Amino acid sequence: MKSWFRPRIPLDGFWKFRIDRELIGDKEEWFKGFSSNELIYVPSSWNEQNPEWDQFTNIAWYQRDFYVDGSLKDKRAWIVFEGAGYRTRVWVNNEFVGEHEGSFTQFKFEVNSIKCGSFNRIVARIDNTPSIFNLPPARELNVTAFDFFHYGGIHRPVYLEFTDTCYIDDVTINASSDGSLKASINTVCNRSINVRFALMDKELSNVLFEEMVKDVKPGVFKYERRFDGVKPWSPEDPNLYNIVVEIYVDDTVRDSVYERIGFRTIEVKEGKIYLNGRPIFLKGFGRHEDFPVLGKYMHGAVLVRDFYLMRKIGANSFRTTHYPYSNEHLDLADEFGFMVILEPPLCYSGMDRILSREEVAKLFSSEEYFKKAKRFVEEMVKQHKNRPSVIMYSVTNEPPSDIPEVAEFIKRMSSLFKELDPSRPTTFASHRSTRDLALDYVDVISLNYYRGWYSEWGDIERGTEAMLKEVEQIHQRFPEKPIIITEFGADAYLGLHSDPPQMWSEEYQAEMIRNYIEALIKRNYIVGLHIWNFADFRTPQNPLRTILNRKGVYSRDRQPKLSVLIVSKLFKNIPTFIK
Ligand code: GCB
Repeated sequence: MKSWFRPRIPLDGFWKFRIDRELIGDKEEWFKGFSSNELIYVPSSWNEQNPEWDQFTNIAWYQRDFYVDGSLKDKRAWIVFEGAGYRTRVWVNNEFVGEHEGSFTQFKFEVNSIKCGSFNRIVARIDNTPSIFNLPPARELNVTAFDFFHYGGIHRPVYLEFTDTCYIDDVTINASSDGSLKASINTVCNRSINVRFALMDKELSNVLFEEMVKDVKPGVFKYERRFDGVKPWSPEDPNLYNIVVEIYVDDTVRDSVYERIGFRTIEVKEGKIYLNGRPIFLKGFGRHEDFPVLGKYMHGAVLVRDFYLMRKIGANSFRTTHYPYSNEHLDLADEFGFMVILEPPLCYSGMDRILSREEVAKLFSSEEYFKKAKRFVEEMVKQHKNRPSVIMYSVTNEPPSDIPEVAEFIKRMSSLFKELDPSRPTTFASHRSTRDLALDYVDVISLNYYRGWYSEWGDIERGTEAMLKEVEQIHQRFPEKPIIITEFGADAYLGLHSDPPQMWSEEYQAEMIRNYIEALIKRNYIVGLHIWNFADFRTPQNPLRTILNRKGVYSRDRQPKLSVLIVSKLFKNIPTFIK
């Protein structure tokens, strides 16, 4: 939910910072305020802001003083973190306001200790200690179940937001390509309210429709209506509108929020994914939120460049590998017309490195673990459910789903997604190929393949053939399900060349991507190809990585490799809407 109405105090900028190496912060009550000569910039991960903090994975403290105007004294105050982690505890003026687990979803706490007309102090304690029970799991900084660097800190914007005592808590919008719209609005107030519901254009400058519904009881309020003449959202023409919801008490507006929406319908049937009644092909990338110095923060300018680059190369989609991306990131997807597969931080690529099969089975069958994953998924869906760009959910990435307990977990998770949001199909990215036991539990089959890299290395043709054989077998087993190859690619060191193409050279990467695309595009059950990765990104240290995972078609600072030229040509020949 966005709002121009609610007063806001942005807290981005320089904060006082202290690494708690000796774990004395709690005992010395740093939450009341601590002394330190170090500072840090928010938003951004802490690691690359000072080489001494680079490998630090435990507890660090942030502190900031800010002024709150006296005019806000009758309001409710909320502290909003768009993303911080892994575990965040917050105090305002010595009072504990809340704790949150997970780095990639927005969270907010009500603050009762705000002093208006005065200075206030916020202290945040961030604990980034790796754990098997984290999502995603890790044993230590360099022994993780995921192949991206375990950054810590406040890496997305933070602000204080003020609402009236009567306020809108949540808005859910479902808008279809035929113009029908269903809304569910959750309000909090101690008396009945009037709700103004308006459809506005993208720029919020013209009211296209409005209605005042009188005498509404606070709580959940459902609203339905069909709008004739609205233009549907699609990658070719990403038409956006705004739904404005306002609540009034005695003719006085008490809250006003808006959601950017698009009218569009997504369905999976007859082996295809349909957008607005037409079958689509997803061409694009797996990405990461990762940039030098900033760590997990993606500055708006970097994002804008990325979207122009993705558009230029002919992509129309990406998966939020391997966690939900920031609001700004997905705002641009809505705006640029990119179709997004939204994935929670249930990433298990390196699970074999950190747990035995027995330990995995035990973890995945634990009710407590399911409940935690459920919490993560609920937060993600709540935050991004109204986005037209989000066309599908990926339940998890590379789970060890040849283990029955893991397959059962995926089954339950996929049903959870359907309960929370019946409007979108589910998938998950499998790397267990023909041995996977969970492919039946999702609407679309997604497969990750690195034949020709991690196996059949040095031999692209043999690798491609081996991959095709397995994909074909999976298709025979599930002929009615569309298949996306959600990952394929090879590392290439920018500037390393080789004739004949050898591993790590730009030529090898380009050749491997070309071979895969040319072979797969001929099969009409393949409805998507996502190259791994859009850009190089930082990883844990291990013998397979040279600080970065270099499977980007762009380098980490967005310089093109040879693949960009090759992929542009191939992607441009694949239409978004297919037969
Ligand atoms: C995968 C993972 C991805 C890795 C990639 C790789 O299958 O899903 O997170 O980065 O392989 O490069 O190994």
